[in-house]
Amino acid sequence: MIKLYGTSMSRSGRCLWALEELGVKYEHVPTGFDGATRKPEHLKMNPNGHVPVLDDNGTILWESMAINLYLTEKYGKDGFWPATVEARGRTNQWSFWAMTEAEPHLVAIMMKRMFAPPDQRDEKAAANAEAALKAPFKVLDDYLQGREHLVGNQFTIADLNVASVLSLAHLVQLDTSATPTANAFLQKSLARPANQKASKMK
Ligand SMILES: N[C@@H](CCC(=O)N[C@@H](CS)C(=O)NCC(=O)O)C(=O)O
Repeated sequence: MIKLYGTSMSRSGRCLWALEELGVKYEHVPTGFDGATRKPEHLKMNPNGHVPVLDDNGTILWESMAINLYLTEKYGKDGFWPATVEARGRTNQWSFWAMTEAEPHLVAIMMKRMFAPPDQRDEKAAANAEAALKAPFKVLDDYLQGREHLVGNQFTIADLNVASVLSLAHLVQLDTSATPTANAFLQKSLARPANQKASKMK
């Protein structure tokens, strides 16, 4: 049995979305932020004390992007996991790009403006992060001119990984009007039934 630990309101949401796209049978354990990630049984699976954690019939993995790439390589079909080494290189490129070039700034806005205790909020840091996001959004917007997808001609795990990270832009109400093509890509990806279902989970 495949088990995915982590509430959909965390980075586990992107793994739930991938599992739904893949159509595999799995059990969702909605581990939340109530201290459950610091319990010995959780730390045994992920010593970082974080979610998501995947248990694929005894193979334990953490790191959301690694989980998604693994799941798709193992269970993907019909091109959701790109067929060539070159296309998989491009898939990794965009997945790691989202995590390194965009996610830290999005998380900074979220924490510094919304979720940190009031005395630890920092509007200047949030505004700096907002400004820093202009460059990666422009990179994505430029790349998507004349393209519907990041790799090949169909929705792949590359699109999912990037859209799942950039979905935080909605949460933090980032103004993306300067990059309408990237914005349209994001809207269209997030509207997929698999994501709609995953995002309604606990
Ligand atoms: N780079 C990791 C980050 C994991 C992470 O920070 N998870 C957060 C939720 S989004 C978490 O588990 N926080 C709970 C805690 O720190 O107790 C990944 O993408 O999986």
